[in-house]
Amino acid sequence: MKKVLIIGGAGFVGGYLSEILIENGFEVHSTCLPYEKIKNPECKAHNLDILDKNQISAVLDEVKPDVIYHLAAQSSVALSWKNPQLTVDINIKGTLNVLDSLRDSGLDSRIILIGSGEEYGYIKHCPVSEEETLRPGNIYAATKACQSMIGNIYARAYKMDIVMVRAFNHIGAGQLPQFVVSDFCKQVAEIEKGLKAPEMRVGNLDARRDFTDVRDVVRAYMLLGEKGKSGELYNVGSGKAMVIRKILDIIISQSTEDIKITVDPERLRPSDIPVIEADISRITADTGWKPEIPIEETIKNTLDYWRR
Ligand code: A2R
Repeated sequence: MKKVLIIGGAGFVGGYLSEILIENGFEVHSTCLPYEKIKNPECKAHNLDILDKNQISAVLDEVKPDVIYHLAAQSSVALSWKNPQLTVDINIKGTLNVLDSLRDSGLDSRIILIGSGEEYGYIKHCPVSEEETLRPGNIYAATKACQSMIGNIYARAYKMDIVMVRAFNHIGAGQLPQFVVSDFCKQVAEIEKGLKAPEMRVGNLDARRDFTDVRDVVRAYMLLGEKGKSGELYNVGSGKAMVIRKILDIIISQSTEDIKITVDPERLRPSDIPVIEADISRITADTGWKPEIPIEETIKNTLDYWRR
């Protein structure tokens, strides 16, 4: 049985990733910070802060994984504007700690570094391929761009088995409300319960983003662990940008409430990129992966999650 280690497994993606890996017969170990909890009882939990290299070495030594998924991150764009230092520490220094510990361990584990479609920033060609020049538009994106550059350097210089991912927006039940779709669904559920006036507070509705159901995303990660080419970088997205206004329409259409829309300046970012859309031909060619779950279904699951 293949052993997998998920670093940062208590977050939004970690739960879905552990579930699909267990279903597919992997022995799954997952790390979390001391104040977090790994919910899946079939997952072996380990406490780990990636800012402490010794802790990483100890977990690697104990688990000796075949594949490592590095999900641990400060993953919010909004928080990265407010706390750039913390974002740099976790996303750059933390990733270096993980890579150096793996290198020191002498293990030949494959490591999948999870980056972001935000790395491309002000893109010139849509859909954006992995070869596009990076023009990150926010601090989070800059740290993830740095992570993929370091991953590329380590793969080549030290012959490490590193696969890099640029994941575009992923959505689903359990996502924190700092993220747009989860935020809108939470507001609708609150309105339905009478906890809030029938007014949706929104940010920039004209931005176009590439949204994929988180269950499709983790299936891509599983396939990359098996079939991704070593040293390669892959976009993971739907391949189709959708304007946020359309997403809001779908969410509101799944409710019977009469909802007014108000722009909230607090929700506008200091700098917002107009269109982000992925070219997913590389991952499809190498693994056969394509997203399968329609956005209406993902929205229904997310709304139902907040309604509960
Ligand atoms: O920030 P928290 O308390 O929610 O904990 C997050 C955790 N994390 C860390 N783990 C170990 N050492 C650290 N120093 C550290 N700082 C934060 O990583 C959280 O439990 C996990 C990341 O999960 P989420 O923030 O829910 O991200 P998500 O959506 O699961 O995305 C996974 C990956 C990230 O690298 C994103 O940047 C990328 O996919 O899109």
